[in-house]
Amino acid sequence: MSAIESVLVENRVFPPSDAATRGARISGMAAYEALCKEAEKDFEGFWARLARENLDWTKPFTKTLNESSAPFYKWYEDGELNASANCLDKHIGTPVENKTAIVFEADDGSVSTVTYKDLLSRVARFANALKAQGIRKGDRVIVYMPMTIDGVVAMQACARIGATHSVVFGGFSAKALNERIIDAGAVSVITANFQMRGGKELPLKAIVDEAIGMGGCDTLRTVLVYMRTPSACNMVAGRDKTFEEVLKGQPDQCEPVSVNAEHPLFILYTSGSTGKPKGVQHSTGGYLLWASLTMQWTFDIRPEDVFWCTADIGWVTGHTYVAYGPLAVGATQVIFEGIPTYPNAGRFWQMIEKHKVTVFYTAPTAIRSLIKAAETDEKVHPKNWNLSSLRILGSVGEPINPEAWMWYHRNVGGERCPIVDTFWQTETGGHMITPLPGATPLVPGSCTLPLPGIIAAIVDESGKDLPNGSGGMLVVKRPWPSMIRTIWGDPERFKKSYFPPEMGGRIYLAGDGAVRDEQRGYFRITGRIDDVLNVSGHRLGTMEIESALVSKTDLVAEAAVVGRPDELTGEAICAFVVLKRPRPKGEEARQIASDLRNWVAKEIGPIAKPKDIRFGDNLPKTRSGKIMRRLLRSIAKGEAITQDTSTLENPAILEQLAEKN
Ligand code: 6R9
Repeated sequence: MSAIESVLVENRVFPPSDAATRGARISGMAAYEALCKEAEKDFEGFWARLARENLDWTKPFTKTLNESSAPFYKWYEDGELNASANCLDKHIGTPVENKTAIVFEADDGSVSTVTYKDLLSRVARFANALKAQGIRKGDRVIVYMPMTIDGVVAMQACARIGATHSVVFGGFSAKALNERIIDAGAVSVITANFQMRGGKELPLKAIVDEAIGMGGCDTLRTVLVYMRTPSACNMVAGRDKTFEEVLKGQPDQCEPVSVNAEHPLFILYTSGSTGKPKGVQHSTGGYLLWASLTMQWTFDIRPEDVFWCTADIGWVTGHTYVAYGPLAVGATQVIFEGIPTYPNAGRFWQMIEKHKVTVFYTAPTAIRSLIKAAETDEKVHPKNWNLSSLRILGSVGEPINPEAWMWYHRNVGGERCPIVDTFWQTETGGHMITPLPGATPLVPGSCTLPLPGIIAAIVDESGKDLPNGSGGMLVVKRPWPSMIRTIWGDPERFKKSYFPPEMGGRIYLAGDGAVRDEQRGYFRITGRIDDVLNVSGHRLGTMEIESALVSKTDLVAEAAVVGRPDELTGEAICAFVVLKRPRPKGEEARQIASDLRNWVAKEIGPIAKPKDIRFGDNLPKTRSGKIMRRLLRSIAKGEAITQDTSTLENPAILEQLAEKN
């Protein structure tokens, strides 16, 4: 049975236990419904109340929502605040100031901690260093850092001075980094000499050098380098400086710069359905409100909790639920530098025991790989560790199949911890559709119901509501505070991508397919409906990979990329390639496929490497020259072709493409 099929027949229900409901921020379904009603009755009043209660404003807002230039919605537009002050300064003079903010576990297992007070000093010193480098409010700064306390410090320091950060995941290539520096018009790159992953020292600074060497980075003035390891790296005189150099003599106090609520806190690039990644721009006020609120609603965070979100700061999950959310609510959080399988696949369980983690948030792909590891090696099964500290489990990034859900529930959560399957996107800024641990009856594989104030629906192509039970497109009908504001430098693309005119131009189109069950109206996400793949919870555009392949101009004539279901990674990348030379076979084909895989890794990053590459004399096209992707998807899956191929110009090609190298 496929993952989707097994989801559709799912009928197990897990109501919240008394323990989970007791004292919960939103306790019981009646409390959830009351919040939904409040939002329904007075939409703006609801969002105004929450923003006043949860954020410290340097200048209070008087307007809540401005829809006059929709879909460019504005929230709290005449209010001012600072994000870093709302994560750090806010706790000074309260019992939180001496509480541990971050427990950092390095790749090699060594642990260091920092209190809220000390974290504020570190952020302030770094903010002063940025100012001394001439970085000002409104400037864009690229953060290309490993998972460390310093990565969070860099983001918070940018926020403190009003600079807009754009974090690039440390696994992205020089080319990808070069494109992001140029698109953002960044004045500085904050990086490290190396990063440690799985016992290996991997270069970061060398990749920054390569990226800048590719040209076009005209706005860039400085590169600031954190020495993560004792190894030396190349330093360009005048341009590159170590953290030590720039921090020298900087005071540990720095007045946070008050910015408008709509001021761009960050830009984060994500894949879309064209070749060029989109710079998703987020606001300060609305975004931070949602980071704080969802920590309370979805994770029911309490003063004694130890929160651990395993996401890298290079992804949106690492922004909202590492760099901002946990700090905004004064929680203690764990940050982990390494990988879940080093030194063995018991690392996560060992760390939960060691740090007494109470709320654990990870991705289905990690769970699936750890299930596989535990099934082949008893020694890394979670039962070998004491996981009784856990209270709530979370899942994010892709649909979680009921089998993995049940395993997570039983073996990690001891059948006692609710699982919050949180559906959201880079564009939404934070959780959208998710169970509440003290309220929602859980159904494995379902992200259940939208958060209060989130008006989600399933519609057809014209924007018409579909009844429960029929699959369609997931949309959000009303704006919400943490929504994407625009695509950096490309407002037209923002409108076109997310607010289709056929639906009236004001409804947010998520790009996912979904269906609601007949009984409860629960949402189940069925996957992307555009040309975006989800591989191990990472978003990749098929066009992006195609452009990478055809950019090898001496070899590749044409390429088409599709996804196929994969047990471990959710989806796997399958590329169909036409070469500028006769179709290769056997050893030659395997060699070229391997070269092309490495080429894609170099162009985008190792996460974009196609798992499967097939060669053909041509691609299946309609008479009008359109590539028939539906057919390619069937071939990739190894299915018999049942589709109508009468419009296909060259049917013989199908057999060729079905052949494995
Ligand atoms: C937060 C994040 C967004 C895409 C999204 C959807 C998929 C995320 C999910 C889920 C089913 C969940 N997705 N969470 N699908 N259930 N709980 O992952 O952001 O990297 O932008 O990806 O991920 O397809 O559209 P991002």
